Amino acid sequence: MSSLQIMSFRQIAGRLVIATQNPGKLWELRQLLAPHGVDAVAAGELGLPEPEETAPTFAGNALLKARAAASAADLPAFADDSGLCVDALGGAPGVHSARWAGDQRDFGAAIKRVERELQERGATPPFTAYFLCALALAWPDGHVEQFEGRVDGVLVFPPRGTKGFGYDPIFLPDGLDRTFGEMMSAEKHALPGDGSRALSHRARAFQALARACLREG
Ligand code: ITT
Repeated sequence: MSSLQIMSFRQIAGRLVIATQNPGKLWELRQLLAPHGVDAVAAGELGLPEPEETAPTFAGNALLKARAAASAADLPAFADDSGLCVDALGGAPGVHSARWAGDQRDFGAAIKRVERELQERGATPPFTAYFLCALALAWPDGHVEQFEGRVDGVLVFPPRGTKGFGYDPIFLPDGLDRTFGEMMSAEKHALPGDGSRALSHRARAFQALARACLREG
């Protein structure tokens, strides 16, 4: 059995809330936590309300979501705020990545908007971009831990692949010839056993979190 431990040697003996309403993220975060034996429950399963994401940064929004869940559930909570930043769009959609998909979470439409805005600005390939993931752990007593991960790449149009979620079909990570949408999810978020760097922004942020806060029991 493994245990979750922070640098000050505080351990989580019970459950950890995953403070996300996004099924794609939930799946990846559960996969990342599974080997550590953490008993993770989703915010949706506990019927927790979704806080409004009002912070101007990924880190700020991750913290806001983790704190809200920790206080509502009276359990340690784990949140992810992430998104796609396109250089030629001045970093947009960035913290508004989910909002670009509208209430219906229509990422086909969000992807079309990225392409349209690139055209309107007269941008030409390569369309450099990166995914960023901020992870926050918050405890009911106010203690927090925060980590970030980033993966650089270029955008491709038309979208390629039907795997993954969100903007995955247009994101081609540097040095690879398949988009995230063409990869099995395990490949996208795998944590290399030899300690080398993971591929996705989320897995990279998780590696930093695991080094600091997770210990094999
Ligand atoms: P929660 O706030 O409930 O976690 P959300 O979908 O609203 O869910 P964010 O506010 O962090 O999450 O929005 C980030 C959006 O960026 C998300 O909806 C995805 O579409 C996109 N995104 C983040 N990580 C991604 C990934 O690994 N692959 C593709 N798209 C991603």
